[in-house]
Amino acid sequence: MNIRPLLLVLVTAIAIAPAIASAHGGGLDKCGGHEDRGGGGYHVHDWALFCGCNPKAEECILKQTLKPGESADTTTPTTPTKPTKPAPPSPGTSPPQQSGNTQIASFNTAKKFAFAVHDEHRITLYCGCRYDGDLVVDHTSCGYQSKSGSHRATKVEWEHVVPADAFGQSFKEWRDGDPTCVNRKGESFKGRNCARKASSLFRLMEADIYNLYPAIGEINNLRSNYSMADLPGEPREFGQCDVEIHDGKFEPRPEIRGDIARTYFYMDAAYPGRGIISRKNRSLFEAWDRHDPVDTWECERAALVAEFQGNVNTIVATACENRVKGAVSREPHHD
Ligand SMILES: [Ca+2]
Ligand SMILES: [Ca+2]
Repeated sequence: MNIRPLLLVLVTAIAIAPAIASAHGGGLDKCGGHEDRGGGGYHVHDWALFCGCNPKAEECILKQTLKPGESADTTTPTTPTKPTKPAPPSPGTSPPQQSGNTQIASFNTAKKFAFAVHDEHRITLYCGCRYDGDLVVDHTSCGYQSKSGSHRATKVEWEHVVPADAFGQSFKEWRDGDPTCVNRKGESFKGRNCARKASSLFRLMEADIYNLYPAIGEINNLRSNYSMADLPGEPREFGQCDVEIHDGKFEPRPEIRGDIARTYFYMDAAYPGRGIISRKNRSLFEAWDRHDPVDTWECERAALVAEFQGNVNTIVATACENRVKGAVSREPHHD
């Protein structure tokens, strides 16, 4: 399966379509770049010219909103670098430091990549429903019944398993605002929009694909920023979908509890000091991690994300390596 080139061409086409007025071979066009006939897509050489033609391109907006001293992530989505394989941990040493997302600079780009990552596994996380290429959910595939009847019950959205609100609160731009967070009327704003505008780290965390999963919009909405928990009882409020939402807590189905726990572990390791796991939930997630170990899809998904995003999720990758070793050691020996 090689879905990346197709998606990259698509993303590039969306991003730069207005720019390609007249690309002529060899030199740069009036927008500071040229078409790449070999690799496809469009290469930018002069960002000032490019942003003159395309003031609304993600990279150009980003350059304008970066604060002095911040480095602009001008890596276009067309060139995610290949990940390097993590060194296998040697016994007795502490686990390798977990790197986070350094390449995908906006949530909009992340959503396109997340779609591609899940392209051959179009199954919503919480309810296990199939969805199509237009992100329309097939309720009959999973026995889903909408509670609200809202349009969001029919569509897939990209869910932050670790809610953006949860780590956003750790940013001063979110809590207090920033001198750059002033709207056209001269009014200051804070919250998510200010964190997005003023903090490159927040943008990278928000765009980390390891934390993004397809979910039915209705469930995404009702989950809000609730924390994960074991909830007593098994009410079914959404037909056969085994999800419980009660009193500000959220209980996912058993088959994905380990996936969720490892997503929290990854985010906590990649972005330390952001209050991602409460003390109470650390022991809950350790139990979920044990009871729902990695499976084939979780390992494939992590490998695909690494390809798009450039950093390896060492928590999942190590579990997947151990799974392979365990399977090999269980094979019968013949001398
Ligand atoms: Ca329950
Ligand atoms: Ca699982």
